[in-house]
Amino acid sequence: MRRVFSGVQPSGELHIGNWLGAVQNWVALQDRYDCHYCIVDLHAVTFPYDSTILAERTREMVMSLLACGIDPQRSIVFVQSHVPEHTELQWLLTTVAPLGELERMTQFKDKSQRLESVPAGLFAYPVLQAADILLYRAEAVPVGEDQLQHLELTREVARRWNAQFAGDDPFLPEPQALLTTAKRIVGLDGQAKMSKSLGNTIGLTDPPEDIWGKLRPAVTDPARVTRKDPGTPEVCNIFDLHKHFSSPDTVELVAGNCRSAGWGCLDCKRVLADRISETLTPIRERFTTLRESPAEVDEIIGEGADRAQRLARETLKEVKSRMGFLPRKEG
Ligand code: AQP
Repeated sequence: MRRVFSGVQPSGELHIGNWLGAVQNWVALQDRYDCHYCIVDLHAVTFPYDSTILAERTREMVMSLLACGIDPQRSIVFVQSHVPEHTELQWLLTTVAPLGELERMTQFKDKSQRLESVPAGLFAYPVLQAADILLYRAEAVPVGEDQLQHLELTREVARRWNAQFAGDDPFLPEPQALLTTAKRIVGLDGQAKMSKSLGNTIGLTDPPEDIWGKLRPAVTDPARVTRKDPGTPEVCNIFDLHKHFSSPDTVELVAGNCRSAGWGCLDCKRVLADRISETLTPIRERFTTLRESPAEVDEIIGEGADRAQRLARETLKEVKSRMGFLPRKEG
């Protein structure tokens, strides 16, 4: 089976953008690929964070993935910092990663603009991401559109490393992106990408009243100033969310009532809130059950680390051998 790797940061609650753009696809891929799903806590510490809640957020992120349908029997679910080979490979790959390309990364530019002092770790983030993927020699990476630039860097790093150390036998595969139709979900501000660190999200475990509380003030078509103004569904983020959560008949009904001003924005949002709540309720219920058994979840995390590390060690050993390092004598 071809191998898949993907990751999510424990930088907040899993939200519908993460789910539609990536995690739903992770679940579907389990039948066809050898899947590795990682909670990338080492990435999460490159941006200001609260160290008192990182561990709990990491565990909760695992619970969220399990609640979404990631099956630890079929996929390897693990925490990045439990497999130190990630950071060792990252260092080795910094020796071939092109500085100019790193300077062009838009995520680095966006996030560094929000900081007074920019940590070097934020700059090196894409090399760690390359190491995450290449450590498992993954051929496919299911991600949202925001990660395509990082994935292209991973491909470049693999090409450069292979050219220098692998001769005619390219050891590190150049991974392909697997996108969904929801490759960029816009946040409730109607502007930026839905993002944990921007607070413009609907969480996957939000109860119906919170979903409604967040949708009610969400930005819609700016041309609809009063209830009677006809709208243009194509420019409205709420309509976009309907396309992902509502049936085709409802989407048609929403579009018609928006254009004719038959419904106001609140009517349209009410229907969407119900559809989202209906979709997310089973996930929230599974999450609540898992929360009651943290020991079981920790066991899954422990097994995931053991399974991931076996493969990680093999790759790292081969990488170091091809780079000419003196092997450590065993025993
Ligand atoms: N808005 C989005 N639309 C579609 N896909 C998205 N993803 C994230 N936001 C959207 C995809 O979700 C996966 C996990 O993302 P991540 O948490 O590791 O990184 P991120 O892209 O940085 O997510 P956030 O929510 O924006 O987190 P913060 O604010 O902490 O940086 C990835 O595959 C991503 O493409």
